[in-house]
Order: sequence, then C-alpha cells, then structure tokens
Amino acid sequence: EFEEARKWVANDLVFDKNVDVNLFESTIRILGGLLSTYHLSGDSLFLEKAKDIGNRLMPAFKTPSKIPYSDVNIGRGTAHPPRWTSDSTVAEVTSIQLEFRELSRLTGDEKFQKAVDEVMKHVHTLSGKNDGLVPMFINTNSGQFTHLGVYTMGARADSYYEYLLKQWIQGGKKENELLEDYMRAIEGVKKHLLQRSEPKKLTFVGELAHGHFSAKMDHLVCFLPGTLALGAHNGLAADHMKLAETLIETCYQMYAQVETGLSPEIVHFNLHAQKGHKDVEIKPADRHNLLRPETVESLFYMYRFTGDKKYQDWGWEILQNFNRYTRVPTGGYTSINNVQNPSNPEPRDKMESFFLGETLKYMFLLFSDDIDLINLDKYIFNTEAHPLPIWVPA
Ligand code: DMJ
Repeated sequence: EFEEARKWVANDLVFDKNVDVNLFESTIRILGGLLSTYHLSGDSLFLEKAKDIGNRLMPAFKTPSKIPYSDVNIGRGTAHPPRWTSDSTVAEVTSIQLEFRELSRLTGDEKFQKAVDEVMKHVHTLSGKNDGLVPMFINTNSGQFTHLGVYTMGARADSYYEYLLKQWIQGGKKENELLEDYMRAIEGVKKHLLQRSEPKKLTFVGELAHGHFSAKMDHLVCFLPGTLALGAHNGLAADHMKLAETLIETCYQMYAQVETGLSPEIVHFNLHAQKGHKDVEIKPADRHNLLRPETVESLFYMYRFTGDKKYQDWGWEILQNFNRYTRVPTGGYTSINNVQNPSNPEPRDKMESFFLGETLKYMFLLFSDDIDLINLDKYIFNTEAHPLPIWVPA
C-alpha cells in the first residue's frame, strides 16, 4: 500500500495548480504529512514535495503585518484573506509553526522558520489577552487582535495552545517565551473557563464572552487533556496531569451520555441539577458528529503516560460505536447528522481526511502497548497527527 501511495505522490501529486487553498489546512495536512512520511521512510521524494508546497505557501506571509492571510493560490503565488474580512483566525496563524520550522531545519533555508517565528514573537507581545487566553481573530493589516473579549479553548483558538507547548518541546525546551505563554494560558483556563456540571460534577472547559461564562464546550476542546498530559510528561506542573485526568473523564462522558455513544460537535453542560437531566445537553444544530479525533487523541496520551487500561476500554467503546453508526457497508465511514437517533443517525456521505489521518491513527496507537511505536520522547505529533522529530530527543 505504501508503494502504491508513493507512486501516486511521485506521478500525480502536482502543486502547480491555479487553486486557492487554506494555508493552515494545507500546512497541517499536506506539508505535515509529507515531512512525516519523509522521516518515517527516509525517501527524499517526500522532502522534495514538502519543499515545493512549502515554497508555494510562502506568499501568504506577504501582508502589512506579516500575520499571514488565510488563503493562497499555489499556482499563481498570490494570497488573500477571506472575501468578507481582513482578519485571520488566531489558531490558524499560530498552528503552522512545527511544520515550517522543520522544513527550514531539513532544507537549511531559514525563510520558512523566520516567517512563522515572527508570528509567534508578535503574538507574544500583543495586548488583548486575558490571563494568557487569546481572542479568536487577528487582523492582517494592523497585526492586532480583533473581536476582543471572547475566549474559548475550542474552534479558532484551540491549537494555538497546543502549538505553544509542542514548539517548546520540538525545539529542545529552550524557547522560554513559548513556555511562559503556555503556562500562563493554562492558569487562565483554570481561572476563567473551568466549572463543574450537575449531576455528576464533571469538570468542563466553558467559554467566556465579555465577562459572561457560557457552559458550552466544543468537542475540539478534548485535545486539551492530551496536551496537558504531554506537558506534565515533559516536566511541567504535576497538577496539569490531575486536570488532564479530570477532563478526559468529561470528554468520555460527552460520548457515554449520548444515545449512540458518540459525541456531538458541541455540548452544553448543566450547571444546576434538574430531575431527569444528564450533565450533557445537546442543541439540535449541534448534534452532528464529524468523526473527529480529539477525545481518542487524548485517550492515547493518557494511556501512554499512565498505563491505565480504562483509557483503552473507553477508546474501544468509541470505536465500536463508530462501527455501529458511521460505517458505510460499501467501504469507509461517514459523518452523521444526529448522534441522538440510533435508529437513523442520518449519514452524510462524507468522510473527513482527519478520520484516517488522526482518529484511526490514534486508535491504533491507543491499542498498542509498544511505547516505541512513535516514542513520545523522540517525536511530537502535529495537530493533524503527523509525527515530526523532536530536535533534541530526551
Ligand atoms: C484537524 O484538522 C486538526 O486536529 C485541527 O487542529 C482541528 N480540527 C481537525 C480535527 O477535528
């Protein structure tokens, strides 16, 4: 299968195309995938292709503030923001660093690393944060945060936090500003975003909008227990591990409390006990499941670091429910519209690439007891689950 895929990359993966692509999605999926495959196979074809796509994405950084635009035309070498705004998403501009830094290290061409390091340095100094928590948008002209006052660990902010820690680890734990920003942000989470639900008293991560707490949690936030555990494994505060243990239980309950045993895209937690109500409430617009990886990803980290088999059991339950409700008899899996209806979960006929790239890969790793199957002291996973080497392994 690898040989077949290699042939396809050699002959058919051509980037000289007049198409607009999203900088972040192309970096984490295509550039990250190629770099990772280069390391795992040693085959220079993948590095050549990585260099090609890396160069084609670079025009995104030609903005007045050097904060990249969201979209690039990889054939024409032009970049632009979305049609309706000159803002970029904070998570997007701060979650391309692991890949561009690695591309510089491998090619000896500094320009990739310089461009992404500059973004991190700039964001480090920006005002508008709340105890290390960042807003969701940043303007490509002014370089300032916009839509101030809304803080989430979910969509549009999530992987900013993940990449602070992971860049620090990738670079050999020397870049102190990254660590400072990460530690401050986790303190911010504890201070502003944590609450407990009723009746089970699950600790969850909500959102803050202009001083008002909302008990809303995206499934995306379930990357956080894994990231906290990775930080603790790398010598950070032991209470991060405690928090990771508490939060992964909550993420598991986001599956277990639902009729199909699959989590919806977004849940709202009950802050007050009401007869007949569970901790988790689901709004009709949020009841889809896109086969997302975050909970399984965190289960993998938790199992690796604790050896507690309950994490494997929880992952197994989730896999069985994916098989029950999302598997397509003719091949593949599909997103579904309704996790609350086991008799008709309403298949969408769409399988996101992160199901193979992340969800199934983390399942595979979770069910293995071989710690050398991607040793976490030697590799760091990018946010699309592609392992990249740690520059100075532990
Ligand atoms: C993936 O593309 C990445 O994990 C990203 O960080 C968040 N969204 C999807 C998976 O849910």
